Amino acid sequence: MPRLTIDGATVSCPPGLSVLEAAASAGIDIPALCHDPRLAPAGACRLCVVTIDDADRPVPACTTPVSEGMAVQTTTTELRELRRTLLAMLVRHYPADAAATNPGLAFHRMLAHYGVSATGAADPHRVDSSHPNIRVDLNHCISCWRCVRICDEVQGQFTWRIAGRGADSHVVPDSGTTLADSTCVSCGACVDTCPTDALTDVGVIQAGSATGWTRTTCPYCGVGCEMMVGSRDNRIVEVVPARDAPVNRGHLCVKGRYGFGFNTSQDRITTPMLRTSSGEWVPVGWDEAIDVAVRGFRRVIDRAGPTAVGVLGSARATNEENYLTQKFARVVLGTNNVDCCARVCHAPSAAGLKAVFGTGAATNSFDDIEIARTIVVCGSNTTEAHPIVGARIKQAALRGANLVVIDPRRIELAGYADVHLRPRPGTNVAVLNSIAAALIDEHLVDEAFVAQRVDDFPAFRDFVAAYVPERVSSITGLDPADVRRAARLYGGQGPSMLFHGLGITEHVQGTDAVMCLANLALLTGNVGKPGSGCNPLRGQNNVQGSAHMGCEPHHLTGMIALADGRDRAAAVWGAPVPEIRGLDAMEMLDAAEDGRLDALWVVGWDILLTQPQTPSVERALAALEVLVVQDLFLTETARRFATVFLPAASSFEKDGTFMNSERRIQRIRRAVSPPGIVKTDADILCEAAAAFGWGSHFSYRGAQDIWDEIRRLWPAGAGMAYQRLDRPGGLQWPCLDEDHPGTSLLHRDRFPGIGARATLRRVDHRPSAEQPSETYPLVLITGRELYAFNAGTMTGRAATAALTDGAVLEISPDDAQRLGVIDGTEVSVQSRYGAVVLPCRISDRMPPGTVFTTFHDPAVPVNAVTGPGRDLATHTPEYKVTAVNIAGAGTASRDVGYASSSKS
Ligand SMILES: Nc1nc2c(c(=O)[nH]1)N[C@H]1C(S)=C(S)[C@@H](COP(=O)(O)OP(=O)(O)OC[C@H]3O[C@@H](n4cnc5c(=O)[nH]c(N)nc54)[C@H](O)[C@@H]3O)O[C@H]1N2
Ligand SMILES: Nc1nc2c(c(=O)[nH]1)N[C@H]1C(S)=C(S)[C@@H](COP(=O)(O)OP(=O)(O)OC[C@H]3O[C@@H](n4cnc5c(=O)[nH]c(N)nc54)[C@H](O)[C@@H]3O)O[C@H]1N2
Ligand code: SF4
Ligand code: SF4
Ligand SMILES: [Mo]
Repeated sequence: MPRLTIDGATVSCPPGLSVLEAAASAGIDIPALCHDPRLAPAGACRLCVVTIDDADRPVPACTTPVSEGMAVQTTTTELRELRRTLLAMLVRHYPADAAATNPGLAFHRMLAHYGVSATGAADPHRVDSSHPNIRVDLNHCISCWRCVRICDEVQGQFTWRIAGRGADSHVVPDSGTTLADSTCVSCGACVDTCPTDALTDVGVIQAGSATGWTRTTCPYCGVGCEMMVGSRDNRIVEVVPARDAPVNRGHLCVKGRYGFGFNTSQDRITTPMLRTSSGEWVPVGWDEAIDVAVRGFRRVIDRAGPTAVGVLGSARATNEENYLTQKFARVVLGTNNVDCCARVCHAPSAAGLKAVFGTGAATNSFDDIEIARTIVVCGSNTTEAHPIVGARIKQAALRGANLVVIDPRRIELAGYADVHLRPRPGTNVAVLNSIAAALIDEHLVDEAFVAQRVDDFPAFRDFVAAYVPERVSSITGLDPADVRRAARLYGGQGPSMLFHGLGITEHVQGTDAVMCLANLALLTGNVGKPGSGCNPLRGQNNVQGSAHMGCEPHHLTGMIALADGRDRAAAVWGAPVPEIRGLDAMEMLDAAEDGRLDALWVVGWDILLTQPQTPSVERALAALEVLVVQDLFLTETARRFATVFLPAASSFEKDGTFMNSERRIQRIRRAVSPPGIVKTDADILCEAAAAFGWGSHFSYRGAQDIWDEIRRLWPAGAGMAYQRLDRPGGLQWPCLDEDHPGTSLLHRDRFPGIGARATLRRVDHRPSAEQPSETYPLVLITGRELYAFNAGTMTGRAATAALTDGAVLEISPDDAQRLGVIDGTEVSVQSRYGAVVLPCRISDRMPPGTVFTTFHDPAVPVNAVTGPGRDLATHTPEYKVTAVNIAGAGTASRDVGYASSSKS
């Protein structure tokens, strides 16, 4: 630890810090403009000049490393004069009135402190208002290039360029024209770092800046970015990244940054509502709404028993609320018919990883991205669906990590990949087995690891020999040489880290494919060490938590099988746990359709839009006698079929915890109060339980009280007291007691419940029933885009709405030419099950034979087209493969543009 003096004070700090960082760590503020701790030091503004020892030339503190015995002066008269001169030069063209308009801005305070006045005049031509979220005013640009650097070094978008020379140099988007026309993905990082008003959030200009800040966790995806929510008059006006969050390290994506507007959308439902016999909604008080819901459920249970009712938890609600949801189902209603959205998403990841490794969750953490030498991304469009992870992977690749992408589509990461394998959709098992076979015949197996930690290698070796790349290329469509190159990187240049998404799970062989990924990790010893493992990128903010809290028919809190956890749960609950096997979400809808289930309670899940085979879902929902929907908005499910609507508070309006993809439990905190008489899901469920006569079993003093009950049932979470979760990043489970530091890396030397050794799985490829035919010659993949989230319920009501083109059918130039489809015209997509009409976009990121669209737009209900295929083990729907044909509907429609780059 070098010791130095700064302005006479002795400071000791770790080696390798800059003088600027050392000073900051000692609470000494050295002025700087081009510095941002998220960026490599640039030494450009030179405002941070200091003198060192007795040298006569001052040096920038940001680029000068500390050394033992150094004596630093930060505030001599000479330095002050130098800074004054530098500042005066910077503001020669800066608008003279700017400081008066926004005196609170740190830069303006700095000008005042040094007695420097700006002398320029604003030129309206230097303002670009084209972007819906970001206003660019180059009159205020002081050429610190922080926007350029953060866009390059953190987001990896390279949108800002420096044009011109010397005093004429200025920033310009890569479009050469406006920011709206550039490759910008609206992450807001450049705005966040800009030290002046050159880049500003449009929302802040409109609503005023925040007067209060609350730290919380993003309400959107399973990455779990921590954010600071700025509010004013009980309204959210801006959201910025938490700088010290281990997940996002001072960065957010467009949804976290600009997607909060739904919270105050005009159509938030603010009172409970009942549907009258004529089909109208009438607002009612809470007592009446809950009374009607409870009487309906009781009627069905009295008549048909508790197997005729079911509950669906919300992957968007907190752990505490999901815990109450399943406790409500089991204790109050007496049924194990309880499930959540993980069913249609990553249930195969949980099942497959549990089967092989003993824990059904990611083995490693996002911090391993920077450790891995090789990263494999399989069936995950990471930069659009998990953008913060995507940005970290891009930076790792730019710094030299090997990247293998396995995806039929040329997603953005494919542009950074050393190998891009583009298999036929639905052939993952054959693809992954062929990589395993290549690892074996190219001697890339980690023999020491296999000897110590892996069972059944000889049988597996013999089995998988049938899958050598050359033998299965007719199934996978892959060039065997590419498969071998991928195997060599993965097996030969470790540590190697696997990430996967729905391109693995949402198939008839979802769970099988997850086990095939696990095989690769076992064969190469990429388990239980930093920079390795098998890591599902989980979907919604709390989908993993929802299932983990017990919203699963066969599991209790902590993913403990019913039979194993029953006694303990019964003791903690003071009530028996039902014995009868529960139905999962898919089975509940089947049961509703054929009259075996009559009442359903749905918390935050728009099943009508998002379940496959819409006509069948419609029949199921129409057949229900009671449908209670608890949501922020009147979703399509609620609007068409609910009998009772209970308005719920958003995550910005309550306290609790979410679980992210890395098993991290993080706090959410109430930033604003809910509108109208809206209640939290927890309060709603407790009141419903009380109306059933179970009030004493559902009486809590708040979220923490519920969490403490969860900790009694879930040994791996027992150590995560609320006070401990308050720190940045919370804690990762397992965390067995209050002294346990949490676990960032699983399976170091044993597999829980299994022992030291795991078993390789011999899984054969089974083709999907959705094979292209003469009538349905194309394969439709459904998935996501950056600017819209799932059913679009929230992003469609926020500043993100202006950024999306809406649903389009992406088709390869070959297919478009063959079928005579013209870019931008409407086409009808027909499958064996239904049809949907939408505009098409010719895109060279699509391979011939495959088309793609999203399911985010309620006006384009894509699930009318998807089919009945389900993963055998978990029933997760086969959203990723539907045989379709397309017919031109003929009409020219809105301009959807030609997508020739990865950004579309
Ligand atoms: N912007 C945005 N972010 C989101 C969401 C959102 O709606 N919008 N939703 C969240 C949720 S709930 C989830 S679950 C995640 C999902 O995140 P992802 O898993 O990334 O989502 P998808 O786009 O559905 O599918 C991923 C990729 O699988 C590929 N794929 C399809 N079939 C195959 C195949 O047979 N083999 C292989 N190897 N790849 C295939 C597709 O081409 C696609 O690029 O995103 C979360 N984040
Ligand atoms: N064709 C096709 N269909 C798909 C997929 C696909 O790839 N292709 N993906 C599937 C996947 S992976 C998923 S996860 C599902 C997603 O399907 P959904 O779960 O329906 O999608 P979300 O938009 O996440 O909607 C959740 C609802 O929760 C509400 N909500 C938000 N916060 C709260 C809260 O705190 N409390 C309550 N009570 N409600 C809240 C929102 O308003 C919204 O209505 O879609 C599936 N459907
Ligand atoms: S918003 Fe993000 S992507 Fe867009 S220019 Fe700024 S830093 Fe780059
Ligand atoms: S990556 Fe996910 S968690 Fe992070 S800001 Fe974006 S949507 Fe939110
Ligand atoms: Mo999902």
